[in-house]
Parts: sequence; C-alpha cells; structure tokens
Amino acid sequence: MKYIAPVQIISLLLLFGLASCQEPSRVAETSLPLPSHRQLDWQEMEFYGFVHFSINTFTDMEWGLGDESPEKFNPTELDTRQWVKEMKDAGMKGVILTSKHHDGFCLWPSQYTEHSVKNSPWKDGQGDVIAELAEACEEFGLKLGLYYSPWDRNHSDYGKPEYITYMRNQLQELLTNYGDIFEVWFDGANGGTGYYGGANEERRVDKRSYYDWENTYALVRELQPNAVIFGDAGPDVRWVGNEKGYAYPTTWSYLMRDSVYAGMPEYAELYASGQEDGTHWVPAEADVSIRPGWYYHPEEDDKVKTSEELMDIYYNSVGRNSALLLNFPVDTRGLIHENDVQALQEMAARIMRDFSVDLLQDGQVKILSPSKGQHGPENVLDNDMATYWIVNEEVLEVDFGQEITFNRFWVQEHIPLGQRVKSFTLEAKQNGQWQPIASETTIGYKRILRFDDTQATAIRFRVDDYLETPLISQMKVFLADNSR
Ligand code: FUL
Repeated sequence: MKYIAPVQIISLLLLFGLASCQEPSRVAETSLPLPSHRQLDWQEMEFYGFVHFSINTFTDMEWGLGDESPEKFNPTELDTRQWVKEMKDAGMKGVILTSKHHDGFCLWPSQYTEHSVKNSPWKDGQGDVIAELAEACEEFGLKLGLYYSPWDRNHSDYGKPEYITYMRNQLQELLTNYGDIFEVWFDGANGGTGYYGGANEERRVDKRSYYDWENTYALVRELQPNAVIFGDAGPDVRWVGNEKGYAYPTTWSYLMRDSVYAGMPEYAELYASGQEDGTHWVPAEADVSIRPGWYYHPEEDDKVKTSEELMDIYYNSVGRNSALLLNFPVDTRGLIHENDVQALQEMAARIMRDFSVDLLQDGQVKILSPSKGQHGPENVLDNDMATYWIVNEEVLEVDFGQEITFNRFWVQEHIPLGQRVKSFTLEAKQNGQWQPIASETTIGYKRILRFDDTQATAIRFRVDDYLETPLISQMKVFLADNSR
C-alpha cells in the first residue's frame, strides 16, 4: 500500500534578506575544481563489487610470493554469472576483478607471460576469467572494472625499466579485449621481497618515478577514455585511506593531488579525507572485504560481516560522500560462498527497507517560497539530479501538517558545479519548538544522517558555511529500521 503523507509545506525563511541573491548563470562561474564526465558517471554508481581471486585462493594466502605454480589454480565450479547475479540483485552497478595481484598470476591468458591461467589445469589452460566475467556483466547489465597490481613478485624484470613495458603491454591487452571498462584500479602496495624469476630478493622502487605514471595514465585514457583511474593519488578516484570501508564525517572530493603519490606512508592521515582547498576533483572510494581477508580462507567462513556491520559500512561510505567497493573473496570452487551471499542479500534488503518511503516525496507539496524561477527549493524534491536549489542564505522549512516519525536525513549537492557546503544544521519542530537534530560538515554527492526515531511536525535545513553559493539537488527523509 502506498504511504500517503500529510500535506507538506515548504517555505523559505529569509534570514539575511535577498541582497546577496546569486543569479543562476553566476553560480556556474566558479573557480572550484569540477568533476569530469567520467567522474560524474562513476559517482552515480555508488555501490559496486570487488572480487579477489587468484592462486592465493588455493594456497590460503593473502599475498602470494610469486613462485607459486599455475598448476595450483583449479576452480571446480567457476561461475562468474553467480557473482554478477548476486551483485546485481543487491543493487550493485559494477564489479572490479583482480586481473593480476602482487604475486603476478594473470587471470587472463596474457601473451607476455607464462604465469597465467593458460598454464593452469582449469579448462585445460583454455580459460579466461576476465572474458567470462565480461560476458556475465554484459548479460546482467553491470559495468566491468579491473584491478591491476603494479608490484609483481613473479616477474624477473620487476624493478628494471623493462618491466614498465611489460605492464603497459598487459594493460593494452586488458583495456582492448574486454569491452568497456569503467575503472582501472592501481594498487599502491609495494612490498619489496619476492621471487622475481628466481632471484628471491628484495627489490625497492622509487614509488614516485619508477612507474612513469603520466604515460601509463595516457595509455589508459587512449584505450578507455571513459574509465576512471583509481590510485591513492587518483588521478580520478582516491583511496579512502583505510580498509574498513569508512569515509569521514568531513569528506571533501577535492585533493591536493600533486602532493600525493601512491603508497606514501602519511597518505591516510594527511590526505584521505580530502581537502577543502584541494586543487583537483578526486572523490573517495571506500574499499572493504565482506570477510577479514581479501582472499578466501576456509577458516573465515564464519567470520563474514553481519548485515548490521555492512549497513554501518554503507552509511559510513555512501552516506559520507564516498563510493562503496565491497569485496568478495571468491572460494576454491570459483563461487561467492553461501555465507557471503546471505549477508549480501540481508544487507540489500535492509537498504531497500531503509529507503523505501521518502517522507518528503509522498503526499502533496505546497510551495510557499518566493518564486526563484527554475532554481527554487522545490527542486530538492524532484528526484532529478540535474536540477537544484540555489541557496541564498535562506532556511528551508518543510511542514508535515501533522506529527511524523523519522530517523534518516539524506541530502545531495549538485556536484557538476563542485562541492560547496562546509557545514549545515537540521532541526525538528517538536511541540511547537525548534530542536536541533544535527550540525554536520560536508555534504558532497550524498550525505545521509542516521539518528534516533524523532517525532516532529516540521523540519528545517540551513547551510551554515560554504565555499561558494550552495546548490542543493536532493533532500529526503526516511523512517528506517533502527533495530539492531
Ligand atoms: C591492498 C593489497 O595489498 C591487498 O591485498 C588488497 O588487494 C587491497 C584491496 O589492496 O593494497
């Protein structure tokens, strides 16, 4: 049954008058760093899957040494359709697969190495995991992304200039043969010791210069112009700085990109939450595994995160101006384990439940605010990310006409014109009095606040501080499941 909300009244209370009223054309004239089209497309994906699968799956390791025999890779029931179907059903928009992890084993039959599926017993060496995943993605309508570890503990040339040619040759294969790729994920980890073609030694590289990133990025751009490139320093999407899947209460999409390099030790502390005065648009992606490890370990079958934990992750990533990349350690059969599937399904049901009825949407909406042409406050209710309310220091008030109960507040900025809000306040009208619910900092693409069940006849929203005239695109209120 459709929930019918009481009549709502939205009004603008002018706090400081209209003297500083910004014209729509002026708000576009900004000096803020802005997202590219590929970053905007990526941001709307919000929630997508990660798969760690390799020889490590069969050796029960997290980081293979590089000397493992390809003979060990032998999934008995590999089914990429199962992975993609479960992800799709959970509302994920894409999947990123570890094409090559630190141990150097390739999940596709690369012509540049023998250390790949082509020398494994799986499908008598005729298989290609990436091709199978690309096909499943096509069937279910998910986007495909590829993780590629720059560090390679198998390759004899690792540390020498020749290895960079090897890496680019492999990227050429990966970014040419499998259709559209939405994200290329470069891991920042660089450990040192390895097999390195039998040398068994420690090899350190200069993380700033060795990979000649500029030219590697140019190759990615040439082959997959719509793909975002992930790395600690972006250039398009940055690491959130922890492996818990949590962004920060203050999360900027701006980064002082040129001060950062992949694998820098001080990254998490200094750069992970972004910077108000960052020079480039490099939004955060929060990565986390559904189990303690990234790879499958049978002893972790009963350590799968609960749907409560997964919902904390969801609210602390998607609800904090970050995307969520949730990892599945595919098992030795080549399947997402039943326990992981169950946790994912429970999480998906909770997401559906929490956001099923927008209390600002249903029912009649009456606008009392002075007309502001096409950029009035009614735009926050229209479910259209392309429209927005230009906030000229007004307070937005929504009157429900009767008491309602709610515990979530969802707000989005119009990020094609940047991230502008520095702080905001939400209040609830209770027994005729305004009471504060929350005073928070950044919004960005999406901010979702969780709080206790709150009864109120009205709410009001105020931007307290901002970089430039705030542009609010969407606002929603929900009564979600607060039980644990
Ligand atoms: C890290 C790696 O060392 C882990 O094995 C995993 O791949 C994680 C996503 O990134 O840097």
